[in-house]
Amino acid sequence: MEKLKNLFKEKADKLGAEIKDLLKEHGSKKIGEVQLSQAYQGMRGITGMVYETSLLDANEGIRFRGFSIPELQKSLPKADGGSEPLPEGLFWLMLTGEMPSAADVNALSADWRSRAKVPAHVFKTIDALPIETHPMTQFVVGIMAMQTQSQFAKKYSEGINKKEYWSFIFEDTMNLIAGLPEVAAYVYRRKYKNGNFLKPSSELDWGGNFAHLLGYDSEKFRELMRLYLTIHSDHEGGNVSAHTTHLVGSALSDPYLSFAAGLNGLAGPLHGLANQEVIKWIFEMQKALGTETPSSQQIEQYVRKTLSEGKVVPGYGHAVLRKTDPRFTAQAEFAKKHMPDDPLVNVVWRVFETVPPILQSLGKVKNPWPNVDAHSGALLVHFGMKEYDYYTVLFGVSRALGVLSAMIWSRALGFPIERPKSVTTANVKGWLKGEEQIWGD
Ligand code: CMX
Repeated sequence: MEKLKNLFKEKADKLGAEIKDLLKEHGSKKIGEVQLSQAYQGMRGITGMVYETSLLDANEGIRFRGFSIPELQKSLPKADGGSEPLPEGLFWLMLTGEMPSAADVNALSADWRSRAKVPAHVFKTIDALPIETHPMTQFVVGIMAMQTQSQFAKKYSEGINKKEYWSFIFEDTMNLIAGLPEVAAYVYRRKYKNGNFLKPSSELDWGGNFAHLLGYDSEKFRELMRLYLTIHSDHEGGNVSAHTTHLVGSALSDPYLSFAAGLNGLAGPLHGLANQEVIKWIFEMQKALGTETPSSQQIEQYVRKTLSEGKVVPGYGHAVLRKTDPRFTAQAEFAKKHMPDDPLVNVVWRVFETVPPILQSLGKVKNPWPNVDAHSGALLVHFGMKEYDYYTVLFGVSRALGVLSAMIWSRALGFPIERPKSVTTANVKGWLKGEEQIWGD
């Protein structure tokens, strides 16, 4: 992939020089003021990092290098006869800021196919775990086992110039992304399909091959995977998985170590694990109500019960978004096109009509609208993938595209180790009483 690598280098040199000038002239300007409540409450609203690949607007949702999801669906190259974007194209766009041609994307698909050589010890390492181990744990352990392949770690220990870091981060990223479908599918087939593994296709694109390796070979499921892997890839830099990858990478940990750390954050129920929690919650609701097609009134009762038990309604709310997530809308559009009468999809839509006013009425939920995780499970169940414990692995495969392309940028721009300052409540109390503050002006 010399073309992609050279194009990236050209862009990185140009932006690096611009940033140098920008900091010389404006480096001391403030882009935000930290309030005490922000320090205590999850750093909301603090702008404190640069992350080049995507940007989140609270009302409009995510844009990847300036492109909204519908714009990506229109402009990114598709598989033959398909209408959803190929995630390889989004990787190219996030890395270079340029929309790739169909030939670029085909070449990238072929490059990833040729790099997808997962060493045997990775599968043996996963096999050492009890079968009941959560799929995300198995997946992360597999990625950690892949770390033996890190070119960056090898070159660093041999001694390299810091100007070369990005080049080996690029190679690791390409190899890691190439191998992810096989490792992720291995976890699925090991846990749910009696270890009946499938061979990779020598022709399919990255998303299509992943669908194939999982054992779902219909063209519609491949299209779903292409859309799924595109829309879950990135959500600017501050979310737990992106920020963790960024933070760990800033210590010059290689892409395998950094991405595995990010995935451990994705495995939390307030972040990526919410996609399994949504469908689990719906199945439990159907069981408790004794019907597969609950009415709005029944759903309302069940939502109130969930809240009264001190639980969150999974798939609703967001730390930054304040409107319905366009990733939810993209999946709803897919469902309207391919499966408008699916009963579970219709339950998801009824939940969407019912939940926001209830959350709004609590007076404390800042965003009562659905996020990406509210819809994805129902689409998968439609195709027979009912093993919801696995869903976050799919999210994780996609997330690699965004957080690792951002990591290449971080090393190319020479970002230093991340190290924000913390305080203790004793410091804060002393400061409030007029004692000397221990942080800078
Ligand atoms: N159900 C019930 N209560 C909710 C809620 C929900 N879906 N969303 C927020 N709240 C509550 C919070 O728990 C908090 O309550 P307390 O003050 O009692 O602690 C209050 O409303 C204020 O929270 P907020 O400022 O609106 O939301 P946060 O930024 O703190 O948290 C998020 C954001 C996503 C963790 C939260 O909305 C949530 O828990 N949602 C459900 C889980 C989920 O869907 N996560 C996936 C997010 C997308 C992703 O990362 O994949």
